[in-house]
Formats: sequence, C-alpha cells, structure tokens
Amino acid sequence: MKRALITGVTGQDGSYLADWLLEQGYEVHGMVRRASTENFERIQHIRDRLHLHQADLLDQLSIINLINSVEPTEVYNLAAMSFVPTSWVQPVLTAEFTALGVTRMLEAIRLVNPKIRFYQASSSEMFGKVPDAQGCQNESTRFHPRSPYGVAKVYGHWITVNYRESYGMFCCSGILFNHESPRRGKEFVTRKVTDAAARIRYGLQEKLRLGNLDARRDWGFAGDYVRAMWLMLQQPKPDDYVIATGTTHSVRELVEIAFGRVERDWTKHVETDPSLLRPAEVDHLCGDATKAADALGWKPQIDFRGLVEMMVDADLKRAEREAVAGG
Ligand code: NAP
Ligand code: F7E
Repeated sequence: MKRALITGVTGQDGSYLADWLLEQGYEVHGMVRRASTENFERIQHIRDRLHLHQADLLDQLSIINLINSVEPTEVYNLAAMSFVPTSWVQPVLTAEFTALGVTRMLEAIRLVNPKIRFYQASSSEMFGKVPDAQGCQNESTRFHPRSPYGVAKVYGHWITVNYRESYGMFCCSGILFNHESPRRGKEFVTRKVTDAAARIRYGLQEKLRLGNLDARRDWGFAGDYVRAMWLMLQQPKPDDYVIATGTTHSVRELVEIAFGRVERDWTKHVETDPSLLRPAEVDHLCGDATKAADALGWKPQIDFRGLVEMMVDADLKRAEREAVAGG
C-alpha cells in the first residue's frame, strides 16, 4: 500500500487531497500543529480514516521524527501561511513557515530517506507583476513576486528545484493558480463574496466591503487541482508544472455571477474600502497549463461560472440553516 504524508491537511487543499488519496487506496497521514482547540472541520468526514500527527513547520526535529515514524512513500508539503495580506503584517513569520519550512521538510526527507517523493505547493503569486498583461504565464515566465508571501514561495520553489538538482531527489514544484471551493477560508475573495451573497439573500447581512474590483485572477476548482499534485508524483521523472484553467476574470465579474445566483443587485450591497487595497497588487494572472495537459493528461473539469455557483449554493445552505436557527 502506498503511504502519503500531507502537511497542511486541515487546510482547503489538504482536505481535498486526503479525499483523493483515500479514494486511490493510500494510507493517508496528516501533519497538524498543536492548538488549544482542534481545527478539523474540513477533514471531519474522513477523520476516522486519517492518521494525524503533531509536528510544526518551525520545528526541525518534529519533522524528522514524523518522517521517521510514518515512513511515507510520498510527501505533499501544503502547509504554509497562505493569506497574502497577512504576509505584510507578519513578514518574518511568513518566511519561516512558507520559505524555510520547505527546507526543513526537504532536509528531513534527505536525512531519513531521500527516495521519498516530494511535492511543493508553489504559487502563481511568484509571477506577480507579469510582463505581458494580455498573455498567460507558463513554467518559463520570470518571477516578480509582489508580497512577502510571493517572495517566500519563490524561495520554496527554488529550494525544491535545488534539492532535485543537488541530490537527485524526486522533488516536484506545482505552480498552482488560484483554486477555490466551498471549503475555502472566508478571508479569500471568492469565499468572502459567495458567503456574503448567500447571507444577504437571507437577510443576515446587508453590506459587503471589498478592495480592488479590477484585479484579475485565473480561478479554478481545488478538487481538480489536487489531482494534478498527485499526477506529478506518479511520473517517471520529477519536474515543475503550471496548473491553471487558462481563463482570467476580474473580482467584479466574480461579484456579478455570485449576486446573480441569489438574484440580488450587487451595486446596492457592495462598497469599496481603501483599507483592503494591498501595498503592492498583482493585477493580472492567467496560467498556461499546456505542459501539464501534455505530460500529465491533466485538464480542469469545472469552469469559473460552475465554480462560483457551486460555492454560492453551498453558502446558501449554510445561510439558510443560520437563518432558521436564528428564528
Ligand atoms: P490553507 O487553507 O490556508 O491551509 C494552510 C494549511 O497550512 C493549514 O492546514 C494550516 O494549519 C497549515 N499550517 C500553517 N502553518 C503551519 C505550521 N507552522 N505548521 C504546520 N502546519 C501549518 O491553504 P490552501 O489554500 O489549502 O493552500 C495549500 C498550499 O497551497 C499553501 O502552501 C498555499 O500557500 C499553496 N497555494 C494555494 C493556492 C490556492 O489558491 N489555494 C494557490 C497556490 C498555492 P492550521 O489549520 O493549523 O492553520
Ligand atoms: O485575492 C482582490 C485582491 O486573497 C484575490 C492564495 O490562495 O491565491 C491566493 O492569493 C484578489 C486580489 O487571493 C478583496 O486584491 C479585492 O487581487 O482571494 P485572494 P490571492 O491574493 O490571489 C494564490 C495563488 C496563493 O498562492 C495564495 O495562497 O482579490 N480583492 N477585494 C480581495 N481579496 C481579499 N482577500 N479580500 C477582499 O476584500
């Protein structure tokens, strides 16, 4: 039986990846950090099928001990400080988690068993200020990160490539564009919008405050993207891949679709708030996943409208329960 270890298993991607690997017959282990209250909402439905272990990206020894005791065949490093605005508020901690955390994982693998296959969760935020606002980014596009988060991810990407080149380890970096789902954290713009649209529909909320409505992103479905992570580790050779839909939409279009789904006029509810603008913005992202399509046979199955409507529908169910409970 194949045995996988997922760091960040309590996060959006970790939970979908755990679902997928269990379906493929894996024994699935998850690394969780110690908290005074458990944060297992996203993995509650599979809790009894997962093996959870406490360790922390900041603590080298805990990671070495974890790899030693689990003896995984594959490690998926998804844990990180993943919210871009927080990276300006906590830049040093972001670097510790999101950059140096990758080296700690790689060093633990090198020490315990360098044959373990390793996946690093890299990000389209590494492209940042893209040279051609009309074009799409691929594996050869230069990086120009615009936040401490993006800079930390560039480090994580290159240290992954470096361990592959220095030690011949099976290390892959997946450069994933934004991917969302009903399990997305509510601070990210898609879920913030779909949650607000649903709550406004049920009279639980009146206003939605947003930052830059003109920012454009290539948004896909997280369930599609975790399949790509797994496919990367099933190849004969390790490599790096862009994973994206190849389409780009503005935050304004996201708002229009979400409010259209609940039959409300967004202009009556949405207000822009300058405090939500970022010190440096990523204006436009659109990924070219041709390499992944050719080499991995990967294609996304859910388009942008389908994604937004799926998220609104899930939030409508939650809002309805809240409205009923509130009388
Ligand atoms: P997420 O929902 O924010 O999950 C992050 C996970 O990391 C959580 O399980 C969190 O644990 C864990 N974590 C954070 N700090 C840790 C530490 N010091 N030790 C151990 N675990 C720690 O993020 P996501 O959307 O699933 O993203 C997964 C990965 O892909 C991240 O590395 C993210 O940067 C990257 N990525 C995401 C996207 C996207 O659009 N979703 C795109 C490209 C790359 P707690 O539950 O304890 O907080
Ligand atoms: O912002 C704009 C904001 O926070 C998207 C992470 O998973 O994807 C994610 O990073 C856009 C930005 O995601 C609000 O300015 C407007 O242009 O949903 P987001 P992100 O920063 O793109 C990448 C690939 C990752 O790797 C990250 O881990 O939306 N925007 N108004 C807003 N964003 C937020 N959060 N809140 C607003 O009110």
